[in-house]
Amino acid sequence: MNKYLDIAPEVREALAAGRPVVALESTIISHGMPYPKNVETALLVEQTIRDNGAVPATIAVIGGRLKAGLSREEIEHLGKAGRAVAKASRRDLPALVARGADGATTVATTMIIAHLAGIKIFATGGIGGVHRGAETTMDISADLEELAQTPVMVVCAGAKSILDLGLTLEYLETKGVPVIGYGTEELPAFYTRKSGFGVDYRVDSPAELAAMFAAQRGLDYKGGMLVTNPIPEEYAMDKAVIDAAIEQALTEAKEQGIHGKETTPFLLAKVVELTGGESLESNIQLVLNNARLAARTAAELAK
Ligand code: PSU
Ligand code: MN
Repeated sequence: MNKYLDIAPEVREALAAGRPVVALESTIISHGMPYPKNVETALLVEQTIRDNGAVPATIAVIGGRLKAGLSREEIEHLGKAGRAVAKASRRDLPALVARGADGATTVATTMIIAHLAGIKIFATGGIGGVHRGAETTMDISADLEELAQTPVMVVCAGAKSILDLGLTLEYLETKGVPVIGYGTEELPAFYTRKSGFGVDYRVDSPAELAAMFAAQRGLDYKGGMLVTNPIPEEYAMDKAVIDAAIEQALTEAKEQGIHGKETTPFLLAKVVELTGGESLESNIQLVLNNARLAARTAAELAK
């Protein structure tokens, strides 16, 4: 086992016995939602994973240790500290480990730590991608590069249209990352079920997802797989409302010169601010929906 890694006892026992485990990220807790909803949601997501037959492993860096499985107190700490906690992507882990610091893991680092721990499936809300205007800013999330090189299945609700979804799909195609639609031929756009872009393959059951992932592993590919699961119809937002909020958020980010790792958290917080509680509730529901699918798929993979 990696010398910087701590696996929680319950997670370690499940992995040793070949029982299903699902990884969860922590940037969504610290940077993705306001306190205390973020903590409530993180705990509810863990419970949902359990209710669907798997063991949750929420991932973060605490005091320089890579953690697979957090205590309630650690989740509370990350949620309360919010954006004061470092948002940790791939390039940040060496500094956090060397300095004994805390970090909230993005999709990229959650994949890295899940893989070190031997966890194959990870559920979240949305992934990072190619930002609009990336042809000049070169702002492309390290999440995409991680999907290209780390063998973990990521279950999400697509990506928000704060990103350039077309370029994000092109990038994933170049990197050989299969993009699966769960029960859909169309890439979901997080708050809405449709984006206007097609996925590579439609899959309709956890067993079929598990079979595709097993085939990818059997082929000795080094990369991961992206499963996009549309938000349940009853929680989907009005496209015009969410598009207007996203345009407004992008304008303000530009005016304020927001760049680098601040961009995504800034846009996410702005959209929540502009759309009030409605987008937050949608966000929570889609994460729960992804947790259910990931847990059932982990159970199939464990068979
Ligand atoms: N997109 C969302 N919600 C999120 C994030 C992205 O809809 O919480 C977070 C995830 O942790 C993701 C990270 O991995 O932001 C991407 O940041 P960046 O674009 O700086 O790579
Ligand atoms: Mn970026």
